[in-house]
Amino acid sequence: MKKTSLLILFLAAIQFCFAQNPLVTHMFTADPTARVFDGKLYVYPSSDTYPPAGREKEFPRFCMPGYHAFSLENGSTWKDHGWILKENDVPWGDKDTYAMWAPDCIKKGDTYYYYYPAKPKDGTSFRRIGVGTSKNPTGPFKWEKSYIKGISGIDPGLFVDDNDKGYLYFGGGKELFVAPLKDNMKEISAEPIKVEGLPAGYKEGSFAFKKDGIYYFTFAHVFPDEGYTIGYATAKNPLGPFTYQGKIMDNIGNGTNHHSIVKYNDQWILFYHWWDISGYNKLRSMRADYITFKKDGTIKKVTPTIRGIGIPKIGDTIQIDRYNEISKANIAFVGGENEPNGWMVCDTKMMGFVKFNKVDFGNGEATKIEARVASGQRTGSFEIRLGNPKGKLIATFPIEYTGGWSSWKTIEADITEKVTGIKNIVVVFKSDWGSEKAVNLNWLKLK
Ligand code: FUB
Repeated sequence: MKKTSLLILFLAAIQFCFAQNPLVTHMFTADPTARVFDGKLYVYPSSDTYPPAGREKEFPRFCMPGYHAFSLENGSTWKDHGWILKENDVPWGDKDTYAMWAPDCIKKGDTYYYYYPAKPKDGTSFRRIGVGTSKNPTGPFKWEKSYIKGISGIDPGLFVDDNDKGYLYFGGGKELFVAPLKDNMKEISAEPIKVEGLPAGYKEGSFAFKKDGIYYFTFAHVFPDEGYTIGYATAKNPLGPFTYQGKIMDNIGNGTNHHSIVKYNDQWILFYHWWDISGYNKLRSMRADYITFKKDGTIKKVTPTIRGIGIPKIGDTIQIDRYNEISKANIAFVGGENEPNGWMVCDTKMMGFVKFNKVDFGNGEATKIEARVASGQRTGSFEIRLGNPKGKLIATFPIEYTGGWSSWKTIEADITEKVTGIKNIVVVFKSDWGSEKAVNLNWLKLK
């Protein structure tokens, strides 16, 4: 685990974060279930934390204290709504067990139902699944006094069909299960059955959705020689039988691969997790990338990016270090008091560039662009171009000495062309050929 990065992470305790990957940096978040409620995108992750002092040996695996919820407030900013449920507030839960694994939240009618696993104090199972209700997507939730009877296991994945019938998928092991729910969404209406048609091997992280009349069932799937992948299967009925279709994501070395898939603003998005910040697979960070369906309904494999999703607009901070493409430059985490939070583009060599896709220039109102920079040298410039490193030049920043490579300053340049709509931007670094690096760049902002 990189201690410096972790220290920086906690110094960087902020409420609002950017939609590039990882989605939030002020806490560890895993197992993200994304949902769109009334046109707004929410994410319901679990959270990872350090074991309490003196109890480190008890938590060789996950140490998970409870749940926050997040919403996307504009194209690029996540809002943290704080604690939804803490482990010691589970009415039927064992205390101080840090066993709050992957949750889910779903809406039926005008009610939001939040499902979570916890360790029951009656000792009847490794995990039971509880539920709470609210009229608000981020709570407060009224928690049921007891867990859902007739099921035990991890990873609740909810699905409500067009006819309002609810289904609860769950489990972790060689088999996964599904149970239809009563109208109240708090009780099962029939015995759980095995999800038929899945390949052999360990599976968990059930997530179901419907697209063009096809029921998709997605799951984290372990291949003995590869490790965790994300697989999917399809069916004509939410109870199956399903037909395995292949992988959505290969193993990316992320330990587990809990995920969810949602359609937001006409684009399908895969949410998953990795350990970008901690370097340790029990301290995870949620991420998101676009996912594409082929004409026949099958899914193209997703390659994780650090650009992620979200379209910054005029006035939003463009985290240029969450790039789509980079050449002759690096990125590094930077933070601490009086420092920018997050990452920076650094080691910017002559003619190095960084490309950031999808920035919304609106109707062309932006006349200026700001940049947060640090430089220990005083020659050269960096240019903002459209599309590619030789594309149309729209702004030029002369490089100034700011006091050193970690002395940050916000500078401004004119936008010299009227630019409208959504464009890909490229920052091209120009220093003396003799100069080791041109400038450190934290973010850009259209004004
Ligand atoms: O986060 C704890 C457990 O690890 C989840 O419940 C699983 O899906 C896996 O991600």
